[in-house]
Amino acid sequence: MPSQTVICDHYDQHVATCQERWAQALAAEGFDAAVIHAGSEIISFLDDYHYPFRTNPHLLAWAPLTRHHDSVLVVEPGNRPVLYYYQPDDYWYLPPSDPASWWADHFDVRSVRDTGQWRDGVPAGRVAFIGDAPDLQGRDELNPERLLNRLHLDRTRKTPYELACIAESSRVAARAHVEAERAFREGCSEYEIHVRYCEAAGLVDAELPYGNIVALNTNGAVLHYQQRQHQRPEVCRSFLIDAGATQQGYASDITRTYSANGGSFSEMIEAMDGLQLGLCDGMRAGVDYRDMHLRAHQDIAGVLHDFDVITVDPATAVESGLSSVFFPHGLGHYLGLQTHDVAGLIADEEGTELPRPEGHPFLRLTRTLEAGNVLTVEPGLYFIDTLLNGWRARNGDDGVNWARVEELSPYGGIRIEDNIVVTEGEPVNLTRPAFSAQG
Ligand SMILES: [Mn+2]
Repeated sequence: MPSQTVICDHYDQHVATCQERWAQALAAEGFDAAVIHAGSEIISFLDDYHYPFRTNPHLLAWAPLTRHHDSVLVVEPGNRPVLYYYQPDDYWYLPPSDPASWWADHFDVRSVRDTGQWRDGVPAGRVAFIGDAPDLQGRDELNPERLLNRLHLDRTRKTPYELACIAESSRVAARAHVEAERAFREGCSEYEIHVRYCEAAGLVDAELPYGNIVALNTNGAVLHYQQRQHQRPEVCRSFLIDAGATQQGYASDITRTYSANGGSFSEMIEAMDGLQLGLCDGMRAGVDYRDMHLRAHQDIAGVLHDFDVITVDPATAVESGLSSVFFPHGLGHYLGLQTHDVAGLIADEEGTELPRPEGHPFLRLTRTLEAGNVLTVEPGLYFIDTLLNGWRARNGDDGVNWARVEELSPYGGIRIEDNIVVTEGEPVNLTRPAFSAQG
């Protein structure tokens, strides 16, 4: 697979960047070394089954150890990092296979049979321990905050390897999104669409970066809708799907909305699509993401006004909080090893908070954008009963065309989400070309 080659090609440079960043961060905080623990499996209460395992992202940032509980990396600047690669002698579960050389050649890999063998390799001096494994409990220097803040800020500037992983992850997700739309057009249930998505992506639930949101009709108005109805609805009006994929641990996070037929809702999707592309184009180095979030409110209020849903001008709707009734979440977030990636709200290693705009408590990114940032742009417009009722209780019929709301409510809502790379020049949209390539 050519894209896989691209990922491997960039990996040498990626490890060199990790070495550099960790050396700087450790020196700045007065540490001689770090021990990064992948984490251990967690068993459910009174049972012998494990919760789905997720590797400590600080380890994943070094190497694609996505399923490798109890592996441990020792980072000591000046030396080759030592990887205690956990391969138990087990016949209940299949142990991890020997590591692939494209990444493992950068480490001093020591295959270990016991989870605690890394303890013999803890370097002398002041050592930071990073992770949440029970094995790390009681360590003095566990997850030092300033060190983590530095590493998190570093992780906001993606390396070419990371960009290649996220781009590939977007391609996998786009392929599955196209299949999901097909299933919707065939009249499938939410459950059936979800299965078709997973099959096209080649991923099972536990391998997805987050639980797919597969919502028909009014369910599209539930922001983190988590059910998958088996029953096919009597009438299929609309379909909102928020679903990603992963590649070497890196996530994509994509949302699309479809209308079964033409008419106002379909036209509204088109208007939101144009608006979203405009916002994507604005994601440039030096731009404050908070300003983009506020611009999104202004733009969405414009759509609401154009479609006769609100009767006040856009500026008034933003000022009064009416736009937040229809768009109650943030414009987007950083994306990487974590779907909601780190350091979106901090200014420096102290963790100084960059405040959200007043009245916008759910925004997850308040930083000024830099080249190398990867983020989502996901404006939304929903008909959410509880928020609409709240507005009506406080403001009466002010500003809202309730007849129009009633007409559009059965369609749930609209969200369109792409993944964007900020560069020194034009932003790079990873999602749109991934869909175009599906033909
Ligand atoms: Mn998102």
